Amino acid sequence: MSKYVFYYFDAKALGESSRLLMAYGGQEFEDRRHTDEEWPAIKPKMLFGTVPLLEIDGKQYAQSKAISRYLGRKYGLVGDTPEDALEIDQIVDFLVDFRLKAEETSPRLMPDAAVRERNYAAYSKNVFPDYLEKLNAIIVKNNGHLALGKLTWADFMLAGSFDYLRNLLRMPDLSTKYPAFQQVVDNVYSIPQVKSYADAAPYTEE
Ligand SMILES: N[C@@H](CCC(=O)N[C@@H](CS)C(=O)NCC(=O)O)C(=O)O
Repeated sequence: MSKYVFYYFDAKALGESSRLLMAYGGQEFEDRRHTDEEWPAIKPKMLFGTVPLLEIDGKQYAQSKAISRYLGRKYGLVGDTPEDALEIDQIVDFLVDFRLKAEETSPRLMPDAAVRERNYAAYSKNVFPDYLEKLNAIIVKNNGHLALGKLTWADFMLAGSFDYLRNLLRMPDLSTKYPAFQQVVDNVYSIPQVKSYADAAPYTEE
């Protein structure tokens, strides 16, 4: 079996979807979680200077979406046709657009508090509700999934980043307001091998 090493911070955020997918596929991997303090020494060794990064038999592959899509393809979670794959890709890109917008209100990524709070005030009125409603409608239409009415790697993208998204949105009640989102998360985390991984994984807030 090939040797997989996965590099990310000790967080779920952009990395967890790939960890969950490897657990789903029964792929053993070394889960390298570094601290903020360790990062400056690690960054120059990463292909694009960022994580997540997956190393397969010593070869580095970067970009969270590309890694998760690769794992999805490997484990039969990309549908059957190019149009199926397109339906999955479009919703994943939509999710990423949402996350990038929400990150403009993040203390970590938007250190200027005035800009951050101005963004949050505006987006929580004019931007976030639209993303949430559209995503909610899509999940309801797909019976608790993001695409194709069944489990795909898109579900892992939402499940893995759900805690991060909820924190970015400052919506501790996200699951109550939008139970459909929680349904996607539960559908992924209730898969036995995913549950085993998650039960044993270090706890992180997001
Ligand atoms: N588009 C990239 C973004 C990667 C990214 O920005 N990762 C952050 C952590 S979530 C990072 O490496 N930050 C440290 C840095 O850029 O020095 C992906 O999806 O993998």
